[in-house]
Amino acid sequence: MAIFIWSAMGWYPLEGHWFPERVVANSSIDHLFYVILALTGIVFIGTGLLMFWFLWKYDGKHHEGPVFYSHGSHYLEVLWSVIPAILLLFLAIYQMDAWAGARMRRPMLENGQPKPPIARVTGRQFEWKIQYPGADQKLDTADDIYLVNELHVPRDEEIVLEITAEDVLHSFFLPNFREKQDVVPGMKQYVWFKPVKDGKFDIVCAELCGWGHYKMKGQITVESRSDYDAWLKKAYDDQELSEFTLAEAE
Ligand SMILES: [Cu+2]
Repeated sequence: MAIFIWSAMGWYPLEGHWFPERVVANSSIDHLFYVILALTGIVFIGTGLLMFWFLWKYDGKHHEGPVFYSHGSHYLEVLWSVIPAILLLFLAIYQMDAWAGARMRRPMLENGQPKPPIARVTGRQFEWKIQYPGADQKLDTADDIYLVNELHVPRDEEIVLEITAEDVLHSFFLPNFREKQDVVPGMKQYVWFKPVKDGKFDIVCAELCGWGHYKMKGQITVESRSDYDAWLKKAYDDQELSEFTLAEAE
């Protein structure tokens, strides 16, 4: 039992095997997972052991007395109602900080305004459309940059994303960032996180959204601010170039 709880808390020897690598500093979701896993794990193993003990104790060889039927116990009913109630109350209070961090404490600018999104991510069958605001920092203007399944963000900064859907329900899921949010057509939502590690990570859809759900996969790249700026500028220039070539071809 002790080994199970030990492992469930994410310590040796199973450390790092429960979750994909975490690239944000905030570990509150991981802790919540471990606490719930330990609680449910203890109940799972406890009831399993108890069941096997009863099987052994009351089999024909060990038990010769008459079979005794019990007809409910007021004491037990109260006990197994109160214990789960206390556990649920504990979880309700314990998760408040994780919830507030993920849903209520949106990063703010120095002037007290909410930080604008670095990009808009729109789920549609079966890809993630990415829209960057361009130099004017405003979405839906002429200098916007459009990409598909390719999101870049600078490291060590609070990143805000605007997320939505175009056709059906999707779920924007960044496993390494511990972010997951259903996206709904016609509904604008924001997610935020602060990546602390460079690399390329998955963007997946976690809501069965049609026959091509399995291939609805993008990539998020975390890089230094200078690499990010250079990449964004190149994406803009490439787009200008392709529009120019298109116009010429006509
Ligand atoms: Cu989807």
